Amino acid sequence: MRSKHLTLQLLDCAPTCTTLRQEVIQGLQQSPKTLPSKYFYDELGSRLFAQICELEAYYPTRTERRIMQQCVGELAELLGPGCLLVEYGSGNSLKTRMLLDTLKDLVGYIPIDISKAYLKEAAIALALAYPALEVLPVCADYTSEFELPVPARAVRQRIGYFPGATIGNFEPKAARRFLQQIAHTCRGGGLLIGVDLKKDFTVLHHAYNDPQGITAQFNLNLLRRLNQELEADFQLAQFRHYACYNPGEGRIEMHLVSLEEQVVHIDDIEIPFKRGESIWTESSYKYSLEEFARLARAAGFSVERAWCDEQRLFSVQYLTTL
Ligand code: AVJ
Repeated sequence: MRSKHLTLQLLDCAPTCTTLRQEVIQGLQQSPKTLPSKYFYDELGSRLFAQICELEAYYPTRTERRIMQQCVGELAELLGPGCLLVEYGSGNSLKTRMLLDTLKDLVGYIPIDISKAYLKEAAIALALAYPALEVLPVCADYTSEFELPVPARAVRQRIGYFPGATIGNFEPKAARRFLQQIAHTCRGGGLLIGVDLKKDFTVLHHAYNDPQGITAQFNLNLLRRLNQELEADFQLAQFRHYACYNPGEGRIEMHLVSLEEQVVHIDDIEIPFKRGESIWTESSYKYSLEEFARLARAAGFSVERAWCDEQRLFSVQYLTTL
């Protein structure tokens, strides 16, 4: 049997190892210590995250998928033909297939992701499944400045796609800046975004402290990655996953707590830890519909439509630029 050959042009704007090193050292020298959550997604981290998404305890993924099934037909009507779909942080692009199946006469699809191996794999799988679609992958930290590739056919409007409630990982000010950047890139078009909603915090605690401990592995994998790529000497058994909801700030905070007094080395820099001191690795902000509408407006969008599940756990929102 002849195998199918396919070449895909991948635009590579991936952050360098120097950037990783600088951001990591800077974060660990602050008080409280922090690490950027975007660095969770190396190859193993992306796979662990995909496993989280399948967990019973982790409601966002399946809830978003259900809402998408409900709204995608209506969305296709709202958007019309000739769109260029730009996905920020495409991961394995599973939810995207619903859009690719339903949107009318798409001009192209641009998946953007920081994880090159994962992006390649996903882009090839999509290009094979949708042979008529122009797939233009970009490997980048999507919060940085980069140019979008231009598809062969004329674009009627650019539609951003930012699913998975990843907007929640930004501090509110950074969230507004990032949405502003998308509003600029997609001016005259819109943005389809998944937003996790405020809810009973026992549900949140369960979702970020799953009984299988996959979230703990996902969190600790960040230290393994730093050992591997920066030759740091974190002892993984000396740190513990900790996640809690901060109701005043409206966010889940994920930490790695040092179980002992210890010193970690990166290059010739010593990073001392007290017993019980934590590295803050992620925030996941939860919004009410009103709060998010305010944020969207401040960034140059208006909420055209917001779809929710019956329990109001999650929302999928279609924003248009002002
Ligand atoms: C999908 C990236 C938004 O904040 O819920 C999952 C990441 N962290 N479990 C989230 C995550 C811990 C996730 N995002």
